[in-house]
Amino acid sequence: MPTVSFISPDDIRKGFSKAMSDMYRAEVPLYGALMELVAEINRGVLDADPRLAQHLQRTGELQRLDMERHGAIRLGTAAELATIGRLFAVMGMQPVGYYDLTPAGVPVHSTAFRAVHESALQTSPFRVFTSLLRLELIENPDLRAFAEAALAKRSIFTPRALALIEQAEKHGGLGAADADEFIRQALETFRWHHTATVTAAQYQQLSDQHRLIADVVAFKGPHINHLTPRTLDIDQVQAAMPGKGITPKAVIEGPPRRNCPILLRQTSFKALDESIAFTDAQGSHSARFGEIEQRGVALTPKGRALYDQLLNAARDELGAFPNEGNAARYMALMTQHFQAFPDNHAQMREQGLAYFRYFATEKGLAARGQADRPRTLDALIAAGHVDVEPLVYEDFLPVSAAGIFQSNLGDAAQSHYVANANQAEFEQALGRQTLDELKLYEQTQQRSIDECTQALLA
Ligand code: OOG
Ligand code: NI
Repeated sequence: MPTVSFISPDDIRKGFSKAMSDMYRAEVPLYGALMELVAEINRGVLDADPRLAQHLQRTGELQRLDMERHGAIRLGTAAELATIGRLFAVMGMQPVGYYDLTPAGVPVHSTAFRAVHESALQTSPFRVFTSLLRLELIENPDLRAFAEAALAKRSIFTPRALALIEQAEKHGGLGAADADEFIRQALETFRWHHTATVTAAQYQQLSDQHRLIADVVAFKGPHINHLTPRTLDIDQVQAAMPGKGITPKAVIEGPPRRNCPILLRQTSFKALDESIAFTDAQGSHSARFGEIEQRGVALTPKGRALYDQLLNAARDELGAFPNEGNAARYMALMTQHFQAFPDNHAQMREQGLAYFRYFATEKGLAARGQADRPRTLDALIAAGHVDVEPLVYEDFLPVSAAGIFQSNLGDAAQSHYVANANQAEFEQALGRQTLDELKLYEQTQQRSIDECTQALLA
């Protein structure tokens, strides 16, 4: 097959992200309501702040905003993780980062599948937070064996999806008709099932061990459990949610509100109770929820260390998991501790706390070839020949993810695991290493500097 007829993986991802969103909206009407609310508030923010609109236009975030979303799934076995990695690779998604959720009492470890190059992210920034259950954390040996057997019996991919993955790997891509079929077949893995594969009593036993274990083991496949649109003002959406019949969790995860957003702020609404046919009786299960997020600048290792330090200090002082009862105090503590994090881009840049992208300006281009033109990056910026824009954070935060998991599992689901992070085991299951997100930001930043040099100084 001639390579020229292949559809680009980025376009397959774009098509898949749209198909997933349509499926989820049809199945979970509240997701549709949330999307409308987010779109309305984003429009308001852009109308009120034309400068922000200009900045987002320059970085390309404005153009991708309406299609921007992430989802999450939870897998049961190493083989499932390895195959999902191959499935996502067909759409140009790589595993980025390693997240250990056991310190928060959630028996999984995770990665985020996403595009890595800024131009690919521009076509479609779709991401999937993907967790692997750690069955070794089930203490009861009989229950563990039961869970293993149940997972060994299931096949979460359609035969046609598997065949198309192999075809894409063998030929280096998919043609138009195959890409369309791949999207339809791949979607089946993420679909909700109203029937469980276990009896009501077995479900209860799994759930008593941990609700997340029941969510993975008792079903035919790893249903997508949320899809998260990106908002430009999460506080406004949070405040407007109750008016739309949506009840958000008590606190927004991540950094407090700032003039210059950093990393990621997230909030979610509780999982829906959905009726399920167990093999012997009718019952219910809750897994699917809604979430929104606001993204800010990616932090360097130094910036991230400062973020972690301030977050930990605020949480230590609170002395408990943030919840409804202590939400006001938590937010006050966060605001107070985060005073120590500079809230303007110039300072963050000078102190090496965040990543940026550099763009040659009209003025810079006009001065090309002039003998006295500035030559260093700082001088080019000072002279207005180069503009600086924050590089958006594309990843997740483990403490925030734990908060999102917890709010949807209910507080009763908090357990304490002695297990540690085990990235090596995760990567062995995946069949490859996860990428270091910090290197990716560093590379994007460097490419933008190289482009400026090319454009202005060559
Ligand atoms: C994933 C929770 C984490 C996020 O945005 O941090 C997450 C899950 O519940 O499976 O989605
Ligand atoms: Ni999420």
